[in-house]
Amino acid sequence: MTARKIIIDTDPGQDDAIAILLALASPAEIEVLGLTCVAGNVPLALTAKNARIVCELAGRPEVKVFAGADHPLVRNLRTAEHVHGATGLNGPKLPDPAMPLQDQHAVDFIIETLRREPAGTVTLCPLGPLTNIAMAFRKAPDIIERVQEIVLMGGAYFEVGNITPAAEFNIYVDPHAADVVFRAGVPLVVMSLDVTHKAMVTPARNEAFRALGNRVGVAVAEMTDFFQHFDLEKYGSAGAPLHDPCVTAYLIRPDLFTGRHINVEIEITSELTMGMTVADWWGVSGRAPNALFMGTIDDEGYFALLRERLALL
Ligand SMILES: [Ca+2]
Repeated sequence: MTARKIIIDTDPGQDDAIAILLALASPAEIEVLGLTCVAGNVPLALTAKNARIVCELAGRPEVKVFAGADHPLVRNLRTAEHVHGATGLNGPKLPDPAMPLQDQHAVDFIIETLRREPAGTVTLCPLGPLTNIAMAFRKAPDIIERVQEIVLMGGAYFEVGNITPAAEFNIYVDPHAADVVFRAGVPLVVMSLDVTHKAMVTPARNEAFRALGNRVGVAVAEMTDFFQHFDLEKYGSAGAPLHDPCVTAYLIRPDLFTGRHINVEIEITSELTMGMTVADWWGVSGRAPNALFMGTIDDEGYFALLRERLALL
């Protein structure tokens, strides 16, 4: 099996950080061509800095990190410092990065990479608002059919919303970009809140990260300690959902997840339900399926995979 080539589009974010660490710890399955950063959890300057902090934590300063869109296509930027802290990566004390940010714009890197690599061999892994991906598809529509697959964290159906009663954060922040991506015709795998709310970091699971015996394990535990303060109020004693690593875990162990191939469209008109992922779970619309919308996870297997791989860093 050859490693799958991916671009991780990200707004770190503690859970983004863990998703990136899992990918970098899994070179047999995943080749990270680059990290493209977007404004989301925190503004772009911080996500572009945090992505490099995470690469250095993984001992991988040669990974290429690009800055992309600093605001959504249409709406004003909405950030989430209330969850992730002022830096977006609150929790562990990690040094400022020494590795450089690439000069090229993230959108141009995405376009250039998809044109350079053989068609159907590059997977996009968005972990934040879909602004960079939509901009690339609009600027260079020829790349759309060259994408192997998009595996993203975003949306919800049964779990409805986490930033408004109707919408999940990543889709809500840039619903117009999400609309472009969901209509593009690229095979989509959607890790929704329906899955990630079943991927809970319990206190015991977090202590297992801390006990891995390396710097990464302690840093991951401290990241989770931080965002649990917010999530424990919201979700109670079950712990905090570990959203974004579901994307990179799927690339390694797709068998951990199940879902349905259904039609998913994005609400971009109603202010009340803006950014809702209208998922035709019961097949009532007659609209053609465009996404594998995930609904379940083997959470024990997921955390076992995370422990196994993070211990390697
Ligand atoms: Ca994220």
